[in-house]
Amino acid sequence: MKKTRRDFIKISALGLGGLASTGLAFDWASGAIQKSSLLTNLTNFTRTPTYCEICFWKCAGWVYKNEENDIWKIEGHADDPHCNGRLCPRGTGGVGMYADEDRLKTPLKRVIKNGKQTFEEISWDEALDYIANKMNDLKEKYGPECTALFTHGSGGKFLGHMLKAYGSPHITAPSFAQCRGPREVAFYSTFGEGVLSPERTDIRDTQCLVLIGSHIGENMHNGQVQEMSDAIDNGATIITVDPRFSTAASKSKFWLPIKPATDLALLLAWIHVIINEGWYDKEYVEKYTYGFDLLKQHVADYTPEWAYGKTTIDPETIRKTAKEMANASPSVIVHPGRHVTWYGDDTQRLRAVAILNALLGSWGRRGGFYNPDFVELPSYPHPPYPKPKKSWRDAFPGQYNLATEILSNGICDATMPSPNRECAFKGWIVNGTNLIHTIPNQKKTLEAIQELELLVVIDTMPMEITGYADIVLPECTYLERYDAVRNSPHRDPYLALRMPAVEPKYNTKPDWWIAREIGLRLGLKDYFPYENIEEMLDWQLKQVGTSLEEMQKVGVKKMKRAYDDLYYREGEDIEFNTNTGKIELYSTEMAAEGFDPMPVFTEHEQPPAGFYRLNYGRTPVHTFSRTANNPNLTAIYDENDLWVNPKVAKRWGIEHGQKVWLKNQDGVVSSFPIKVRITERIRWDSVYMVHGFGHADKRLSRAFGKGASDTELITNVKTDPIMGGTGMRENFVTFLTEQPKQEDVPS
Ligand SMILES: Nc1nc2c(c(=O)[nH]1)N[C@H]1C(S)=C(S)[C@@H](COP(=O)(O)OP(=O)(O)OC[C@H]3O[C@@H](n4cnc5c(=O)[nH]c(N)nc54)[C@H](O)[C@@H]3O)O[C@H]1N2
Ligand SMILES: Nc1nc2c(c(=O)[nH]1)N[C@H]1C(S)=C(S)[C@@H](COP(=O)(O)OP(=O)(O)OC[C@H]3O[C@@H](n4cnc5c(=O)[nH]c(N)nc54)[C@H](O)[C@@H]3O)O[C@H]1N2
Ligand code: SF4
Ligand SMILES: [Mo]
Repeated sequence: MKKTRRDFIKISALGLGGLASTGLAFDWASGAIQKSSLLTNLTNFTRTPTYCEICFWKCAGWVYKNEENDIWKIEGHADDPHCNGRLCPRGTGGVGMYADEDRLKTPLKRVIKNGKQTFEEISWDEALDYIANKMNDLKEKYGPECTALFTHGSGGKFLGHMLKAYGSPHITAPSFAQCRGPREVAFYSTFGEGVLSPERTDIRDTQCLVLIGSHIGENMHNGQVQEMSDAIDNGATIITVDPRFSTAASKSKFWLPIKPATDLALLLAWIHVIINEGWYDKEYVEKYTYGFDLLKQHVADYTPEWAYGKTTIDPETIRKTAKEMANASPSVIVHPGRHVTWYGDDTQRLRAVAILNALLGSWGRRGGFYNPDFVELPSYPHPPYPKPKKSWRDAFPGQYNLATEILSNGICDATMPSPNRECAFKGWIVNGTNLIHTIPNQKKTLEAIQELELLVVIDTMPMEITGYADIVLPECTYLERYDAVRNSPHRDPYLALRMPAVEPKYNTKPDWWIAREIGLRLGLKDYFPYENIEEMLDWQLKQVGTSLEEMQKVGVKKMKRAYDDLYYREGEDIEFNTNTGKIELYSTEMAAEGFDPMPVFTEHEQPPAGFYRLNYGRTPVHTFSRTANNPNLTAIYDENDLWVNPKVAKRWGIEHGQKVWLKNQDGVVSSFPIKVRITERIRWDSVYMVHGFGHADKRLSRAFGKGASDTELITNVKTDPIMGGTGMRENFVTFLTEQPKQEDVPS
């Protein structure tokens, strides 16, 4: 391997902090999502509104302080439909993010001391001047478009505004190409609209919920978990398709333990049955859809008997579950999932999900998918952004035209120099996304990083990505700052305010301030005409009939829907935002791009002998890697384990609790061992672990070396040809029961 210019800087932990005990319990059925106490009625506590940043469900809440003016507790906001007054265990544990003594404390700069690269503490002025000078330099040499922003989280809005004012449109988030991109593209192609976040699923009123991989209950998206719990209480049928016996499977009437990577076969067979038995919503299909006859022909051979051979789900179960859906129609949801970048044909799998919903008439219907509304917040007046002259798309001529957002992995690829391109990316600003654990094929990400002339990382914690930065900027936590007003879509439009509950600890600053200070240094004062964020937020809120003062008091405000159109009215004429104005069972957009206009089943690789498919997911008490060092949450769960089927364990002579290293199909060995959990809940052809563990940065005193990282073992990436998403579930691992010798481990 070539000598790296940009060494990963390791700094040993400054000292171990004590573990705070939280007493949080998790039991989904009985409401682990913490109920609000009666605190609301007490007057001797000061409380300030916030919305949670521990995941992107963004539940609104109140932050309570004690007599010492320190944060004591966070509770859900009773008026907020994202949480209905209850936070999930992670949200309650958000205090730990503020309290974590391993936090980044002051700006850092990469310097060379005694011939070794290390970080030096610098002032904010020095850091911001350095960044602005370098950005000016990059602009002059390559054009502003060659600097990109990777961002995940609320503060990205301000940094994005700064970058666009500077002249680059290249803003990307892992929530597209590593998460829900295929779903959005598939639903746009079918219905002319996306599924959005929070999902527009009317779970509360559904009679049948079909989960295909969505592991709600472990995937702890709050309102969704609560609504599913209510739906079960109201007698809804839950059908879970998952090769693993998930929490959701344990709450289901039907669990279909599908052979991994064959879901499209099951979906096509369901479509076949529903059409052939005449179980579809005839009036709806007739009035609103395009291509029904073509679809009928297309699925003629996709019989349940055919699907049995692919999926291992018996034909009778396929028919029975199809009938359950039809009986509930239109109050049925075939859930579109969220993290759907699995096997590279993900947009087509999600097209099949969309088509199934269309046949069942659930789109726009109560108990199916509702039509959300949101408050459009005008931007504080500023001059128009300069027009970019180059695009990331230049790196992919003719490809990914249906991608509705910029691909994070695409920016990595376009950072590698190529004689065919006018510009490769030279500068990255990375905010709130730990790219090393987030984008699969780490080697490629690290190679791209070596090509950069500027890497700025803005984070709250010394996560792996900070180790590669030229400049590290410490952001204060969400509990210590203002952010953009939350205006997510829901059944009714709502606003939610986040304001600082306390002053920022250490020498940390909020993103809005960082973006503005860089902007001012770049000569972009006209784009930041306000003195502080309060002025900007107050202006914005006044445009929509409220004010900062009111929002500080109420925290959450319900606004009026523009139209009474949560669901379609009986027989209503609707023009869909597709080429034909109809719901496209046959996608004219896909056909025009040269893709299958209706989903076609494709076979996927199976594990070679002695290897097992690497499956991964969530635990209710952590979010990706962002909580891996949180003192409150590590007190409950501090390392992931590896689910192994008893048959497999026996074959390998592996014991419950034993630690093993994993080696993947490309010879990559996990940096750390992982504890085996022997369980019937996983199929014999797969193993399973929770994503977000196996951290290699010693500055994370609680997370370092705990469990294994799924990401480092995901080297085989199946790129979705339609929208460029990174399919991550075609990786296979085998067990090493002894620590591999160093020379055996590829670097
Ligand atoms: N192998 C594998 N890869 C995956 C997934 C998987 O399951 N397995 N899941 C995919 C999915 S669905 C998604 S959405 C993405 C998620 O990808 P990311 O959002 O990148 O996930 P995290 O690993 O949590 O990294 C978040 C980073 O933000 C920092 N951070 C937290 N709060 C703040 C803040 O307030 N301000 C700033 N500036 N920084 C903050 C954290 O310290 C951490 O470094 O990952 C994707 N990648
Ligand atoms: N607690 C917690 N909740 C979270 C998050 C978190 O980090 N922590 N992250 C949030 C985010 S950003 C996202 S995107 C979501 C992700 O959560 P989801 O969208 O619900 O789920 P996935 O990550 O796609 O899938 C995980 C499930 O898919 C199953 N699976 C694996 N292979 C297959 C297969 O071939 N077919 C089928 N049918 N199933 C398969 C796994 O066994 C597992 O149960 O979770 C959200 N909620
Ligand atoms: S679901 Fe939990 S972690 Fe996510 S925003 Fe809500 S309370 Fe926070
Ligand atoms: Mo995600």
